[in-house]
Amino acid sequence: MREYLKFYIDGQWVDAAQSQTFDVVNPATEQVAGRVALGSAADVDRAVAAARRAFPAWAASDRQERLDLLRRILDAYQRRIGDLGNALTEEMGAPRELANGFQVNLGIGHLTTTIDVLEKFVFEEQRGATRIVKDPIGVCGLITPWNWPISLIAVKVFPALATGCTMVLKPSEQSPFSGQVFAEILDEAGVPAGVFNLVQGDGPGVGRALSGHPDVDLISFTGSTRAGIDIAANAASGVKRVSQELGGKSPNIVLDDADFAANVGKGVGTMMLNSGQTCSAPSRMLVPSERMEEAIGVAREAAAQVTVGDPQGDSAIGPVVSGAQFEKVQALIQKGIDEGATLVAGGTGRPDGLGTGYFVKPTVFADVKNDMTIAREEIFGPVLTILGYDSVDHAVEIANDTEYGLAGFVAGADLDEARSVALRIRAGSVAINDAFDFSAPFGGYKKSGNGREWGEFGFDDFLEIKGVLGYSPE
Ligand code: TXE
Repeated sequence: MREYLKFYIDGQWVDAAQSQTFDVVNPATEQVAGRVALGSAADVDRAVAAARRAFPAWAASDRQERLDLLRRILDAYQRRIGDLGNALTEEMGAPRELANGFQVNLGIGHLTTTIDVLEKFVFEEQRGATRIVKDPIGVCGLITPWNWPISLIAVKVFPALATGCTMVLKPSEQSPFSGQVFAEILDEAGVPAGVFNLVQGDGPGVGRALSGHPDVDLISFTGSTRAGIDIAANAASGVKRVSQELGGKSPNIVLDDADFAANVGKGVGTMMLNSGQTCSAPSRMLVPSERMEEAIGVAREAAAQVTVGDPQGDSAIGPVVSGAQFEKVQALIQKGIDEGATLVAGGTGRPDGLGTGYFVKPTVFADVKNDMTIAREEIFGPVLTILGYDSVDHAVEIANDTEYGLAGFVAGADLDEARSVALRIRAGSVAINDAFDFSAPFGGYKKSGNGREWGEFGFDDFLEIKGVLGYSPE
């Protein structure tokens, strides 16, 4: 049983302002796995004040000082990989291999990419007589979700540090353990007092106190569209910058000349990863209509190979994060059945032999129409929809017929065609043939948000751009 009763503020582990706590339930066992202090507006005030005091010195730190800190964090992070993995398994039910492997490695990928970018990043340049200067924006409120807890903390905290910002992090109340270990790592690495602060708690208490705080300059948020809208509204009166990475319903276009079996199979696997709780998951697979039967055969087999169960064992996927998420996913699966999609694999109810834990059957629907609820709403569970298209233009039209625009995927042998399709998808990142790149921009068109993260693009949200005219008159 974990107990985290202190927050990290101004370089110290301090008591919360009030004595209330909240329980964290392990979704694989439905048992309470730990107790965490519940933050309030008073803790946010204290953390923001510390970040404000630390800002002038950190903003004035030079590139070398920031690189040294990031490298010390990398060392400390690597020493604590086992602890981070255990925290992720207990709070999310993430299988050990996913937690200790993919999840923690994404954090390392963001950190090493941030170091590479910082080594070369141009903070000042001369354009004629004018000097263009990129200044840190100030005190940042970082609000993160539970689905990829460490990666989503890393993708905000590291660029904020690299650009000279100070910050207050609020991890999701459903995944606070990994956030606490992360703060320990920064402490061990010797982050200067006040530069990084951690307050745990919920959205209405701590999240809103941050988004409405008059002395916070930027909110960087990843989570639901619902919370994103509330944060932007609450931040508006202070004219804060708000960057948001929200939901997605990403298309995965399998072109006719693709290695069909391989790509349909891979598309199922990628959708199921992390129990489908990935904002950029390829949740709408588009295949040529005349090949729907073939796709169904491959997808059925691929889904059957996705083992579900005890995260301590060797299952491919664990449970979804909570009872509420389980109910939401069950209702959407039922909706798919009611709306007449063909259920190819999975369905409602827990997988056989799993009476306890929020486990969902890897589910595939075929013959899905794009106006069905399961093609429109972000399900955030291991549920794939397969839709048919009649022509490449039709595939692009379906792909773009969504209120989201976070990611897209295209598979095909003719690279010219795959490129032209990728360029027509209205989304912040589109991967051709499963390409992956830590330095490519990541973020949303439309209701998937605004701003970009990852690599050098992730620096921009944390910077103000200033022109100093007449800096070098001829
Ligand atoms: O997220 P919330 P929830 C989607 C996914 C999921 C749904 C609901 O579809 O099923 O959202 O998830 C904080 N002011 N995504 O409800 O509430 C909250 O404390 C300030 C997609 O769990 O958005 C947490 O730290 N903060 C997504 C964080 O916001 C607020 C990842 C995310 O929680 C707040 C997660 C408020 N009013 C869910 N309300 C993605 N893009 O990856 C909540 N929070």
